[in-house]
Amino acid sequence: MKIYNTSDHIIVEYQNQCFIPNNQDLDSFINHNHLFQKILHELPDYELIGDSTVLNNKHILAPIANQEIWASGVTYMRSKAARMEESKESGGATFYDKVYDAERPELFFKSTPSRTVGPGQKVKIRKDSTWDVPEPELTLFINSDGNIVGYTIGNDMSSRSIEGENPLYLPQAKMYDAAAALGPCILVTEEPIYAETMISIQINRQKTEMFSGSISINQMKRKHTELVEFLFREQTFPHGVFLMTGTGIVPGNDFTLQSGDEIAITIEGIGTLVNEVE
Ligand code: DO4
Ligand code: MG
Repeated sequence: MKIYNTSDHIIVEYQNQCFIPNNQDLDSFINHNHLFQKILHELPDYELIGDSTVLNNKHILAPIANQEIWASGVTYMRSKAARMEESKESGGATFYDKVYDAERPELFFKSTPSRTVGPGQKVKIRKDSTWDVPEPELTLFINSDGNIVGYTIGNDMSSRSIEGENPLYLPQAKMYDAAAALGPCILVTEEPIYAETMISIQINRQKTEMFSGSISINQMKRKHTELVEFLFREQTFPHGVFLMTGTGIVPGNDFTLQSGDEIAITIEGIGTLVNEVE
């Protein structure tokens, strides 16, 4: 079951049929325990608007209302290696090594709804950065009770030059306007997402592939529930929260994004999130 936030309505797609729920307030619509069962139970009361092709004519927005977006980092071996490499001259490499094995995960504030873009919108690279990459990340939607009730695709746009200069610059490397992309929908499942789910990314420049990569989420060092437990320590999220779970795909050191590049991130079962770089 998928929830789309469109410019007209919230749309639920289930078994190739699209429905408009009575509740059109995304915050309260998604903030439930047992979200899958709840929607299934309500489905007969929703308005059926056609099969999945109706989505082709809709303007799909990021599936977010008033939630914060947080992110976790260094959750895959590839991320650890890439960060150690980029920060070795600054002496910061050892921090990534340590956090990979530490009990406490790296968690950081990533984005507000207003700094987040949806499918087809432009992500940005910073003007004061010289080395930039997208980070394709499975993103959890966690309700206010701390239960994972859905999944979406996140792009944690990152400046490697700023982050590599000094790990204390991480907030500037990660947080700026249009540094987060989310979408195209929230996948709501009865059971936790399939452990072998693949994440893949393709970056095209003037229709030529510049980079592609893929990884399975079972390569992640930490459990989703472990990240959530730390995130909810000493903080509350009245509307729930999105949590990017870290990247396992980092292009080689010779790659940096350029204006006009197209980034397509696919996660099995969810869909593809496409954004161009402004
Ligand atoms: O520690 C820096 C950021 C890590 C990150 O964003 C990731 O691993 O995805
Ligand atoms: Mg990341």
